[in-house]
Amino acid sequence: MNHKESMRLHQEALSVIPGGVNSPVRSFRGVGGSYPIFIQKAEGSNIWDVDGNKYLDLVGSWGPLILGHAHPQIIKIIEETARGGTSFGASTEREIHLASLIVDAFPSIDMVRLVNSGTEATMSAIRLARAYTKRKKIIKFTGCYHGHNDALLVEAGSGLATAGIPSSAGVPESLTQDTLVAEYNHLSSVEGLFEIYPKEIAAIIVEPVAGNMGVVPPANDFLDGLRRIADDHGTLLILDEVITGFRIAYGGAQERYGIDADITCLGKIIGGGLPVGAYGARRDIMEHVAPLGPMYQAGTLSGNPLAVAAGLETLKILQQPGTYDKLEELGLTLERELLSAAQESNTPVTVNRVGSMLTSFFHPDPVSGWKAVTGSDTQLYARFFHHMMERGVYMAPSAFESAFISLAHTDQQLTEVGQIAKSFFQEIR
Ligand code: KE4
Repeated sequence: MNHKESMRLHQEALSVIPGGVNSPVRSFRGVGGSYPIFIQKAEGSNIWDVDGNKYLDLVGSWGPLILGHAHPQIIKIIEETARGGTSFGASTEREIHLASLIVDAFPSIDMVRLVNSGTEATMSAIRLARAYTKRKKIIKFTGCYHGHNDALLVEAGSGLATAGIPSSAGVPESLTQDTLVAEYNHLSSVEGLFEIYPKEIAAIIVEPVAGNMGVVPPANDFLDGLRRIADDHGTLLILDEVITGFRIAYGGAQERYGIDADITCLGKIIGGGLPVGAYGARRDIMEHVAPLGPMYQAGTLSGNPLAVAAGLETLKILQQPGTYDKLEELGLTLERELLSAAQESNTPVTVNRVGSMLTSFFHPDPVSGWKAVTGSDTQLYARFFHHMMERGVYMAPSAFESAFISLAHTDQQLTEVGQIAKSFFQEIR
């Protein structure tokens, strides 16, 4: 494939944007790429780069585009709304409707506050949990990502009891000293922290289905165990459903696994492809949020008319009967095609899938947590990524991300992905 224009634009971008990208994962460095492709346009399940190459898109802007790109109804509502103004910094009726749809979809939510990104949602949720419980410590999990909040950019400390170590320059220990790190799918690592800090932990924050170490589903007892532990200790359970909300079920992981969060974080899909985030909880928790209560949080473009209109329209379309059955079928098709291609060529591949989000790990055994993820062959994944991209399939440019399937994808397209993957598996035998 010719990528001349992408390469040229990348050089230009490098002179004015750090790494030439506005978010690191887009750089293709995670798959050993020296430049990323620049996108010209997208429609349905396809994207085109600036050199005119067409790809089947399995990234979907990292989750928001569950309807596919440029869905006619979404474009129409954005155009119509924009004609009436794009932002007022004041309340509009549609914000009530979107908040109400979210409340209806999540029984654990009585009230919701709209923000502009998943990072803002989780940052606010942590602050709210601390305000509500009057405690300081929080627990997160290795391999889970919740946006770039200082307090959550941490790696596990050397011992179980030690506070998280900042995983980014510019994050002082003072901001991570109250962040404890546990192991995903290992309840004992959480119980151990409560033995050491029985009355100090404000919240446990977790991706109910991990999507940021590649897809890692919760073990059977994991979410119920976190719910029990939180209840036993007066700690709030924050479910970061920025990816899973309206993705793996209309009511997210809470519907799919029958679990209730104390605070839910949302993003991506609820903005229909425009900047959005949200956090919601029971009334007695949300009443702590300004201007009602003492916990401050604000945002110039929070609840802005375009994102709210696009989000509302997206959720209305997702309410149509059969939507999640179709997403499940499409996800199963891709999983089966990848696995059969790998099995035919004896390539050790594990596919972790929940609904229409999935990751192929080059690993011979089940991948149920961070240790196994880091044991997968990420170099081989990088080669797989480039093989697929050269043949018109755009996968996540990182082994630690999820592929996302939309309602615009077809069984035929996903079957063809399996055929192209087979050519790679045969090549590396
Ligand atoms: P944003 O601030 O990027 O809108 O959301 C942060 C966030 C919070 N919680 C979860 C579970 C998330 O997955 C994310 C962001 N997801 C990544 C991709 N896995 C965004 C892609 C990027 O960083 O460019």
